[in-house]
Amino acid sequence: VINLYEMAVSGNCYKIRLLLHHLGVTYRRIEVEPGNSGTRSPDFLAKNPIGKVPTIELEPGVFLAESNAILCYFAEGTPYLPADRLERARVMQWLFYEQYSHEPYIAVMRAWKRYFGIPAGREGEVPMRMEKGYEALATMDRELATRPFMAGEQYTIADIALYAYTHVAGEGDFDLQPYAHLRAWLDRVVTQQGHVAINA
Ligand SMILES: N[C@@H](CCC(=O)N[C@@H](CS)C(=O)NCC(=O)O)C(=O)O
Repeated sequence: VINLYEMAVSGNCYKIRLLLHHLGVTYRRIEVEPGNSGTRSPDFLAKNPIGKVPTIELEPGVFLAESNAILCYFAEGTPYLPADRLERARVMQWLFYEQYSHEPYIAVMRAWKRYFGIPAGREGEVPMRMEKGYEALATMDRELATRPFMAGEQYTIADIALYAYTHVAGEGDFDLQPYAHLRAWLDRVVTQQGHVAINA
């Protein structure tokens, strides 16, 4: 059985569950606490040297980390990751965008505002993170005005990666109302075969 080490509220972990549900792959969920008794314990660091979830155990003793790398692994050979060189690179384009220009703002604001509070001394980062988060949403909205899915005509792991935190951006006090193309895309993602909710 495949073991998914995760945190239930994490969008990065939800990405993996969403793809595995689309693919009909069965797996076991193992909740890991943040901090020294969980992600930073020697036992967990042996599974993932940077001490973060999601981390997946593909077969006994074989671990893989980084949400978007795990998506690539499972999507290989399926329509969720096209074989064509350029189409595939376009999916990668949006996976890297998600990790560098979207998640650090939208996911972090959601975590701070909804779940953990703003860490002491970091209040000053909030306006910059909100501004950059809105910039990411505006980029997506402009792109989605031209095509149904992030990387082209088909639903791929680029959509899965970006849906994870975009659909809960409201929990970080982001207002999605101005972004009609983005909201239509959120609705299209939900209708994909095998879709599952973050809190399912
Ligand atoms: N780039 C990583 C980010 C993973 C990440 O930030 N995981 C968070 C939860 S969303 C975590 O494990 N936090 C607990 C910790 O750092 O101890 C990915 O995409 O998988």
